[in-house]
Amino acid sequence: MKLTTAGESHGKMLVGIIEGLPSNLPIDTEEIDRYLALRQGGYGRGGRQKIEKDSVEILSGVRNRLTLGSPLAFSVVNRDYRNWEACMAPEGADTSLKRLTKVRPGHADLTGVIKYDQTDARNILERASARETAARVVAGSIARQYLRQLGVEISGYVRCVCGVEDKNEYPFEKLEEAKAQPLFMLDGDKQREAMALIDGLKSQGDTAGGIVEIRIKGLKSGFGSCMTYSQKLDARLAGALMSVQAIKGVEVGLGFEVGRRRGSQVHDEIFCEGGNFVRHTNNAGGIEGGMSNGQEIVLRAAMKPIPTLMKGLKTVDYVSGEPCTAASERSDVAAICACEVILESVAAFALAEVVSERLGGDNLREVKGRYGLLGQTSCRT
Ligand code: EPS
Repeated sequence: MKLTTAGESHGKMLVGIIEGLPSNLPIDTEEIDRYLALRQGGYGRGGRQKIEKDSVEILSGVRNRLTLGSPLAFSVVNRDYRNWEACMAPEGADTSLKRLTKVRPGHADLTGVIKYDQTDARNILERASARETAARVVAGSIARQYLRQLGVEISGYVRCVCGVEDKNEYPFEKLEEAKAQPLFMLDGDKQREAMALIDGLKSQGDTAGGIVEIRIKGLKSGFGSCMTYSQKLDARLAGALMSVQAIKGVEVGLGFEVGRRRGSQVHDEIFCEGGNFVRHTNNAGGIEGGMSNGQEIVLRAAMKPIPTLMKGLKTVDYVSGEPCTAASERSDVAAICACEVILESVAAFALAEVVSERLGGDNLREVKGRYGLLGQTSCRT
């Protein structure tokens, strides 16, 4: 399975092509739109989301709600394009409009203009923008529908917003409740505290990041590899999470805590109970030796604060070389809920890639048949 995305933040639309889906997979576009809407929401989002109302259009690869096995192409239109056409049109655009030379610290602006030999950071930020993630949410929602056919579910929630942290552990079934909350947090007191913090940051022209937890339930053991480094499941999932704009750190299971504890406090002991191998802890986060071990997969990722600050950070004008205040017109204060939806989506797509590499399958019946044949070996006593 492979995904290619294209599209600028204020261009006409985002598009994507997914190759490698089996035929006869039911596609629910209403569900895709629900995830797109979730990605747009959350406390702390800025003015852009009042303009957009994201919705997917499937362009190819699906007939009467079933995949054909051919490349699935889709689009998500940028409604804001009508306000940007004069500046962004592929032909006849006035490139003196919306020029950005006061490069923003933390954004792709400065390194991008140097690398791509530009004098206007507009030519960089349009693609570096997290707007692109709408396409990845579409692909991730389709991957989620594929995985659900195998009994695999993905969920998550926000654990921390700019230092306000929920340290509780929650069962998988509880996680979906987070999506009904303004900051996707499960601890009401922490959420109120985080909302007040966002209000304060907004009035100060500042921004917030946070930490998200993603969980995957129902995957059989043995996906990934202990033989080939590039096929390790933790590497594949961590790579997918790190590919999301603004992610600066990823943990699997206990994550960085493993470096603080001794071995007997880290490794999940194995028991034989009722004929099955069981573990009573899941510090490994469901992955041992680069392979799924049948337990829930637990991932965490840290998002840095949005780099467009209304109060502006100190920078240098790329063209004049003069010191100045970084550019800002409008900005999200926090986009941690969007980040949560995006991380679920990219984890779903990366896992679907791993699963389809192992199972192959030109049609859904083959895929399900092959998955069904994978047994969990039982212990003797
Ligand atoms: C973004 C800046 C903002 C965000 C945008 C990402 O857009 P604008 O410059 O149009 O106000 O809202 O994200 C989205 C549009 C989105 O849909 O997620 C940036 O600079 O990365």
